[in-house]
Amino acid sequence: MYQLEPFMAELEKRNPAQPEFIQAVREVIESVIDFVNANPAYEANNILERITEPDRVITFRVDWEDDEGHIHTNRGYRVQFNNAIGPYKGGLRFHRSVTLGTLKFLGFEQTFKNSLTTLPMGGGKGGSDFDPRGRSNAEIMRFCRSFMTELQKYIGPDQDVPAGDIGVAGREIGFLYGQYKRLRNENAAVLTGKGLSIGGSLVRPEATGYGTMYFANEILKEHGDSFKGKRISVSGFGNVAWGACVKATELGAKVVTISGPDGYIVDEEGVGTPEKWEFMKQLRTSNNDVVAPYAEKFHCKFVPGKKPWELPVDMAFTCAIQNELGLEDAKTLVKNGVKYVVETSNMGCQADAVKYFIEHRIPFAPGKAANAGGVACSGLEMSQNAEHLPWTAEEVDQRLHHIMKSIHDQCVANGKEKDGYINYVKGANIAGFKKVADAMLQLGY
Ligand code: 2IT
Repeated sequence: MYQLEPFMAELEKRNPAQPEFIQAVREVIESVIDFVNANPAYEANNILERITEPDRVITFRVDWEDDEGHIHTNRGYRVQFNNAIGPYKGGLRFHRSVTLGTLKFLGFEQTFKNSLTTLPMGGGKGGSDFDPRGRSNAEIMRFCRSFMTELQKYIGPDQDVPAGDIGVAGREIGFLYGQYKRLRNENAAVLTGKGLSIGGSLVRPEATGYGTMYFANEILKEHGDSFKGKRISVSGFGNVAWGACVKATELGAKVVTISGPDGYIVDEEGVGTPEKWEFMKQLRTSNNDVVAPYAEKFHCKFVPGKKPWELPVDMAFTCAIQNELGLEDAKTLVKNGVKYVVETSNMGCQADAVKYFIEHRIPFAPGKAANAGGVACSGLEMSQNAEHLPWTAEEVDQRLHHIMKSIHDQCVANGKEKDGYINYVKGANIAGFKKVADAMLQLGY
C-alpha cells in the first residue's frame, strides 16, 4: 500500500528546492491514493514513482543581443514529462520567475490536463527566465531565434509540440517557427498557437478563456444556476483573461475586475465592450506588465498593489499565474459570499486556499480541468495541420465546447462525494491520472 507522507518525503528528497513541483504532486497524490491502492497493479508497477518523474529534462544556454549591442545570457528549458498517450505537448513560458521547478510543476499538471481533453497528447512544458518587459520587437525576435536554435534539436510534430504560455503568444510563436523553418527547411506542425497565415487555428487565441467559461457554464448548470446577472472577478490581463472577459460577457455575466503586477482595476460597468477588449490586447503587447492605464482610459477605479479577491463577487476566476490566491483571499471571498471559484491559471490557488473552498463546499474547479481549452484547441490545430485543411471557427468552437463538457462529465463521474458535493479537484485528478497510468502499464517499462 502506498502511504502519502512517506511517498512525499521521498519525493521532496529527490527534488530539493522545487516547492511548486512538490505542491502540484501532493495535490494529485492526495486525490488518487485511495484509487491507486484499490488497484494493486499500480503499485506492483511502481506507478507513482514513475508518473512523478519526468521522462527527460533539457536545459540549454540562450545568448542574445539587445538593441544597444550588449550580449545577454538566459537559460532555456524543455521538460518532456510524459508521452504515454501522445507526443509531448505544452506551452513555453518566458517570465522572470521561471525555474526548473516551475516547469516541472507545469509539465506534471499538463500531463493530466492533456489526458482529460480526450485527445492523444502527452505532457511537456518549457520556457526561459527571459524577461520580456521593456524589450523591443527586434530583441524579442533575436531571443526567440536563439532559443529555437537549441530547442529544435529536441522537438518534432510526432515528438514534442510546444505552444504559448505566459510571455509567449502569436508573435513569439511566429518568430520561433520562422527559425525552425530556416534551420530545418521543413513545413512541420511543430508548434501550435501559430498565426492564421502560417497554419494556425481559428479560435486558438480565445480558446483558454472561452473554455474556462464553457466549463463554468457546466458547473452552473450542474447546480441549477446560470451566468445571467453574475458578477465576476478576473485576475490578469493577458490572453487568458481577455478570452474569459469576452465569453463571460456573451453569456450574460459582468466581469468587474482585471489585474496586473501593479494592482487591479474595478470596472463597475463591466469589462464588456470590444473597445475594452482591444485595449487589453494593447496593454499586453506593450510589454509593460501594468493595468493602471485601463483605469485612466475608461475612468474607473485602480487599486494599487492589491489583488481583486477583496471585492465581493459571485464567481472568481484566477487568470494570471500560479499561487496568486492564498488562504486569506479565500477567506475573504467566502465571507463576501462567493458562490463558485474557477482556477484558470495553472495552480492559481495555494493548497490551503483550495482546502478552504472545499471545506466550505464552494464548487471549485482546478486549473487542469477548467483551463484545458487552450491545449485542447492546440490539439485541434495539430489535427488540421495533419490533414492540411483549416476548419471553420464554428467547427473549432463546437469541438472545444464538446471537450469542455466532457471534462466536466469526467470530474462529476469521479469526484462526487457522499453528501452530493462535487469535488472537482479529486474528479479531475482521478480521471486524468487513470488514462495516463493505464497507458503506462500497457506500454510496459
Ligand atoms: O497551460 C497550458 O495548457 C498552455 N499553456 C497551453 C499549451 C498548449 O500546448 O497549447
